[in-house]
Amino acid sequence: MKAQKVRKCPIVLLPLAILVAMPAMAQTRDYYVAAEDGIWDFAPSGKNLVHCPNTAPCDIPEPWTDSHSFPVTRFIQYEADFKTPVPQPEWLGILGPIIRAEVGDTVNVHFCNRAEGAYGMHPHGFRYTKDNEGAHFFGANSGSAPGAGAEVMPGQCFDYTWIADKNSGPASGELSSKVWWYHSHIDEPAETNKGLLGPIIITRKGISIYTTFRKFWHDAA
Ligand SMILES: [Cu+2]
Repeated sequence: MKAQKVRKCPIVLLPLAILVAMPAMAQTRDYYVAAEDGIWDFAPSGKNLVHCPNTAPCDIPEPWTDSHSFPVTRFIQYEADFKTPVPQPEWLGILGPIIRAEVGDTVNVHFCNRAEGAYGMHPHGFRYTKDNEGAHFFGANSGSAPGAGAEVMPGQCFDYTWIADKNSGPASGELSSKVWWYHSHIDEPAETNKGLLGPIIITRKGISIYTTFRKFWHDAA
C-alpha cells in the first residue's frame, strides 16, 4: 500500500511563516491618560469578599457596613481625542490602564491633569530623561532639580517619553513579560492610596507578534 503523505496546507502556513520570519520591529506606542477625581465604591456587591472569618462572602464590618464609597483620584485612559474613554476590564479595579511595550519600543504617554491636585506619572522599568521621570525627586547623586514632568498642575498636560530597553524586559530564564508599576510621585504614599497607580507590562522582543497571532487565533475560534 502506498504510504500517504501528509500535506501541509499552504494557505494556513504562509501567513504564519511570514509572521515568524518578520523581524521584531520597534514600535512607538501612544497612550492618552488623564488624572481625574471621582468616587469609588470599594465594595460594590455590598458584601465582604476578601477578609471573612470563615467563608466568603460575609457581612462588611462596622464602620464600613453602609459606608464603602470614598473620594479617589484615578488614571483614566482615553482615545487620542481625550473625550472617549478606553474601556478596561473590570478586574483591573481601581488601577489605571495597562501600559504595554515590547523591548525596543518607545512609549509616549500624553498625560492631562483634570484633577484638583498637582500630579504626575512616574514609571518603573522604563528608561527616561530627568524631564520624563515624572517624579518630584532631586537627583540622588547629582542633586539636580525635579524634571519638567515631575509635577503637572491642574488643567495642564505633559507628554512623557519612556524607552523599553533590554533591562526593562524579562531576564533570560524568566517568563515572557515583566510587570512594573507607574504612579504619581509627588507625595507617593498619599497618591497611590488615592488610586493613582497602574501596571506596565513589558514583553521580550519579538513576543508581541506571538501574542497578536494568538489573539487572532483565539478570536477566530
Ligand atoms: Cu515607585
